[in-house]
Amino acid sequence: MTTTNQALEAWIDEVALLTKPASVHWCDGSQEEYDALIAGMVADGTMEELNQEKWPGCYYHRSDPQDVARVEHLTFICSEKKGDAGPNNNWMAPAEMKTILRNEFDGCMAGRTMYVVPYCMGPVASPYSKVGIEITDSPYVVVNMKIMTRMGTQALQKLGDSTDFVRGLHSTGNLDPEHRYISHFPETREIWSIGSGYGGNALLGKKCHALRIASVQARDEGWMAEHMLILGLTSPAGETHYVCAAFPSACGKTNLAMLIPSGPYAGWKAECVGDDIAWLRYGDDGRLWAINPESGFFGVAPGTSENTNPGALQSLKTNSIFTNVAVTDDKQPWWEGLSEPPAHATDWKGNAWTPASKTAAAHPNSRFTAPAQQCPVISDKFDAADGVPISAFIFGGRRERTAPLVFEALDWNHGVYIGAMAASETTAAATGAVGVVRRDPMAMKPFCGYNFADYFAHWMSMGGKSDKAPKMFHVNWFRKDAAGKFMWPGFGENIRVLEWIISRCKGEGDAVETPIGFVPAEGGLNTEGLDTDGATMTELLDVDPEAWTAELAGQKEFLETFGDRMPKEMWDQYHALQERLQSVSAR
Ligand code: GTP
Ligand code: SPV
Ligand code: MN
Repeated sequence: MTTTNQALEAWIDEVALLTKPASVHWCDGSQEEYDALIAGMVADGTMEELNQEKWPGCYYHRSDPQDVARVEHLTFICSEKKGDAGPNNNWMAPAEMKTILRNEFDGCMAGRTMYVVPYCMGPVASPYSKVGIEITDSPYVVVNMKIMTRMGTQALQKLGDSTDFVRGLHSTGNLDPEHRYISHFPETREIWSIGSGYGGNALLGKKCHALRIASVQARDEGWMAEHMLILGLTSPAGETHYVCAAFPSACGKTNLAMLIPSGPYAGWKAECVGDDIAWLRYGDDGRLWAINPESGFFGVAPGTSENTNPGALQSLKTNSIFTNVAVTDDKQPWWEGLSEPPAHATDWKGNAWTPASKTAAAHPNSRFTAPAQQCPVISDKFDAADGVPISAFIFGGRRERTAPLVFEALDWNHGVYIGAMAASETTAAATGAVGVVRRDPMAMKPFCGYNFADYFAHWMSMGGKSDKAPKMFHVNWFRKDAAGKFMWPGFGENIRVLEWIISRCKGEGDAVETPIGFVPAEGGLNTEGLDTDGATMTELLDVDPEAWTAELAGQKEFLETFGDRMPKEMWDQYHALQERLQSVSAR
């Protein structure tokens, strides 16, 4: 044992008694430990060494083809009361779930090593950071946790003798989806995950702890845990603003977070604080401050290239782990969109692949795990104990139609309503159908650890705490024309929309009021040097009252799902929107 923490020691003993491992390894988080684990996995075939000349320190892992994404239908929030989990979550009574899980975990680590992984979510020196302990039988999880969190001795030291830590128990199990459970016990701050070795199902610090459990802690303690990137932008005049943006999985957070200004924006500076999760609280100055609880990026590989996201590409060139991408004959990682396809490669399933193959070389949810400090535009505030002050919240989604490129909320409560009603087409980040529009409030549908009705009430209450709360916006990079082509160039050009957003935060920027909020006035968005013509810009910013009236029906249906628990303020917003839409239709 390497701890004097009796609560921790007792829990480790209890888990070892249940899972019956051959040995227990306490992770110190050192480079030597990481290297040894990698070497062990290369030896047993779990990892493949990539071309060390071109990709120093990079390794490759192929997961089970049945285990390549989050599994929302097997993810449970086991609060004592069903109503506390809400219609937005799968629920099972804690006692019932524990009975199933104890049976699944019984002896599951027999003959294997049980790793104890202490980790800290957030800068170790930050009073807002939280310690968790993940127990796992997967060395792949351990090395990923080393990149994604402040892991090892530093976390154990921060914890000291405190009993305040999230208990995460993970086993890869037999990977049979019939025996896969990603279970959360919000009241006791526990996570039990079995049957998957993949991403958000297995790296418990990320979605399970930093969002599902943390969202409940945040509600209880008056702060916020959100599925948001954190980005800083400094104008040529030297003024810096930080924004947070909540987009659903695989909808552009990592790309926006690492934006590198170019062309007419070459004089601007962008910095990345985080690409997936933000923890926010009010500072003494009345502003909302955000920290990134993670220390690495678990990013979508397909589509990432020198053109679309040079910042990400530079981050992942060394010391990174690739999961389910393709591998070229000279052992380089490859995925659709990276470069010209190689003449021959091995695909994510291990089969021979050529450009003539009918299947994708890389899985659409294939990922890179890269240390955040390798990002060329990482913020010098990345490790700041207090984080950074936020000027704007940006909600968004993937919508072919209806949602304009950008619009601004009329006030905080309206902004909460806009975030709550955000909808998006589903992606490969979770199993199930892709491209189906579903409501994804604040991009938290898969990640909110409690009833959305209470979550919206919490959001409403946070705005009332300060007159310096962030301004709120909604964006959509994914609007398509009649031919099915994206109308907005996106990626680096999204800085044009950020510029308008920041100018609005300063009380500047030209806007016109529509029933859904403010949109940029003609000429309000800088289109200098852009190929997009005037007619396309007009269409991108168009608010069609008819389409929004149809949208209103879906919003009502969604609000009703929550019965009496839905805050009255949300219904007030619904009725106000309905009236604004009726008054333009009557004109
Ligand atoms: P998670 O890690 O799953 O939470 O995803 P994310 O929100 O970080 O998404 P990411 O930035 O990785 O982008 C996902 C996909 O969207 C990639 O294939 C990108 O190429 C694509 N994408 C990102 N930004 C844009 C954009 O501005 N326009 C278009 N058309 N596609 C984009
Ligand atoms: C997401 O799906 O939003 C991710 C990847 O960021 S995972 O860690 O698998 O949740
Ligand atoms: Mn995510």
